[in-house]
Amino acid sequence: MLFQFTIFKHYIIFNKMKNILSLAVALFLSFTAAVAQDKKDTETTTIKVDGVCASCKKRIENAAYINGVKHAEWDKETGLLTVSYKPSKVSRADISKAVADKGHNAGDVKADTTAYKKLPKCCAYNDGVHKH
Ligand SMILES: [Cu+2]
Repeated sequence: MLFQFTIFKHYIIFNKMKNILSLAVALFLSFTAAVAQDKKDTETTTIKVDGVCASCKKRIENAAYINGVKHAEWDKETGLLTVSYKPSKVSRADISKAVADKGHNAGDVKADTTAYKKLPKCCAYNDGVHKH
């Protein structure tokens, strides 16, 4: 009787562990699928953006981080803004527009003149200020 009970108990524990294991496997698989899906949905491109200094870099990158943008990095030396984004949520043109709205020429989009005039003197890339 005791022997039978022990067997039964082990059977229950074994079944529970089997359930936990399959749950863990299922979770892992769906997580992996989600990550793969996420990668496939992301595109990376570069946009030429005018700017001259570290403040410009901050401003440009902040402006580029609109909804759907996963990563934005501007290189002062090359003037290239590298962005990773979800094409289902946002377009390259949207990102250029957002950056131009803050006063920086971005790709084909000219900087908003009002925003440009508000930039600090050290950032006036159109008025003879060189990279510094
Ligand atoms: Cu600047």
